[in-house]
Amino acid sequence: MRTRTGASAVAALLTVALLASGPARSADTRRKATPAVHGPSLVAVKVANQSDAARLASAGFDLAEARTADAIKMVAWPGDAARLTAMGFHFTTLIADLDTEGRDAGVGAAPVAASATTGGPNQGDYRHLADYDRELRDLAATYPDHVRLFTAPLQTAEGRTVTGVEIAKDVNATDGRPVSFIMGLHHAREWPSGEVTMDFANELARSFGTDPRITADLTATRVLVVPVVNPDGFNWSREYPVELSQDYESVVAGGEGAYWRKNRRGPGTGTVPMSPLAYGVDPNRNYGYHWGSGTLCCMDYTSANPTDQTYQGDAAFSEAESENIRQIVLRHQVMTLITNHTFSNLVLWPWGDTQLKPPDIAAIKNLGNKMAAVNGYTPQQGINLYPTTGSTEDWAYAAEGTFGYTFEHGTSFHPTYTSTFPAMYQHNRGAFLLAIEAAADTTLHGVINGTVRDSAGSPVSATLELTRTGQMALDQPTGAMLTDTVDTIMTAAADGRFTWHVNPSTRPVANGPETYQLTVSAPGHGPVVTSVLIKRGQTVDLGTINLG
Ligand code: 0X9
Ligand code: ZN
Repeated sequence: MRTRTGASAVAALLTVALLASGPARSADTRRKATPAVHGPSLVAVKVANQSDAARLASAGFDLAEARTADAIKMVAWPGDAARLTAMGFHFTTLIADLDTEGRDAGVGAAPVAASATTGGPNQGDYRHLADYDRELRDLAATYPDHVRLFTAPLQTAEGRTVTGVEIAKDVNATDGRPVSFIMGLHHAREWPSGEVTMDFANELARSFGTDPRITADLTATRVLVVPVVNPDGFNWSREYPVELSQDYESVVAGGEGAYWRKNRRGPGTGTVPMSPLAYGVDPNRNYGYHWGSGTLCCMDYTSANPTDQTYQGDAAFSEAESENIRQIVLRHQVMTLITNHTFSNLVLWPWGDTQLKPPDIAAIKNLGNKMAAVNGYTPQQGINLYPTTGSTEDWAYAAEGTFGYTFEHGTSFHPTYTSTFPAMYQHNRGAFLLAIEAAADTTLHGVINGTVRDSAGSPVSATLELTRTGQMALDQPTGAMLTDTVDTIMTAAADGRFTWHVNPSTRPVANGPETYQLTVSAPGHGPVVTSVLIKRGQTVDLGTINLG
């Protein structure tokens, strides 16, 4: 029998602390459960109707996206099998030990050369956090003309910096090209979501100048890539020792070890008390649009309880992970966005909290369907899976009009790399390129044109700044609102001309028309301020702007 380490004593202490904090779910039921001898399993639970699904959700089980009319897949943590049976549910075990499943193959495998199959270095196993950081830096160093490293504004709770790259022809020019944004690893345990994102960055960077489609795409647009949105969570999940990972006897809240989901905000750092065993915020419930499980939505799929897997956090954008993405989006004209997750082979779009259709549903659905036709996934509106508030794509669309999509890849959180990942990347690269091409499609966004001159009629390479402030409702009975300011910058060319690809000035959730403020300035000139009202598919020609 394997001997337990000092972790037992710590765990016992932590369990006491958790019980003292009075979580909504029944911690003591779990304590009485048969001690676990292996890690979590993946099970499919038979459900007869919506009320069965609701019972599972409100019991706090770790439900996955994957569901049909008669079954829901979930991660069964120690004690969950007994709880399911006690509640009258029948289930089938699909993967008996998720830890072993995700860890066995590939570990120790020799890295193989850059491959046409994945587009990336194909290390033979999932990257570690340091691999992402090193590769992003290497890409920027290797391709300084078309890859630029950037860091997100806020450090994480554990003091990490979130790093990304911008990839475009002449990446250092501040021109007005449309922007596409791709990211991964909001959720710690969803390792392939970082892989597809990083490999796509590698493929774009390496193929620029040789592959005609990629060269055209990077000439027409700028692409932002953040492979690891939640580095604290990912690092915890990825580095969790297999031996410890298989010892879940004392874990009461689910989502531990390699199957950690949330960020790593520790107990005591927010206004909502968290216990040592039940902490972390779900970064994909912390965005501002309809944030919070208030009056409107979402039962336990978005939770106010810190012990839950879907804990929404103290306040909208209380977490560095979501606030970083918010600030990156608000500083760019992001036309299309893909946030990668695992699993269930889905392409999801707004809204996630209501059956109402977004105002741009025809175009959003059209792109979603086209991408799904390439990767073979099922396309649908987010709520049709389950209702959530505070998710990435809902906020980006509400705040900026960005066409945002969640891709749910694969059939498990982080299955064996070598037998699953190369095909996953291969199926998705074409879908990712479609998102970039949609960003370039001027029927889907606005274009502002003009020429800047001084009083003598000479062209001025002026700085242009476009801002717009809007408010959106939080899902709270108080009627509280969140304010977002889009604030983007470009530089006019040496001949004074500018072409700026922009999202509509009026947000999808605005009550009436909203205008951008355009401020044009140059050293010794201006500023000149103009209001611009612009719609999707419209071109507004401002003619000559005289800076005086
Ligand atoms: O629940 C989530 O955050 C995402 N699924 S995951 O299994 N990766 O955690 C999906 C969010 C998409 N939106 C809706 N389903 N409403
Ligand atoms: Zn996820």
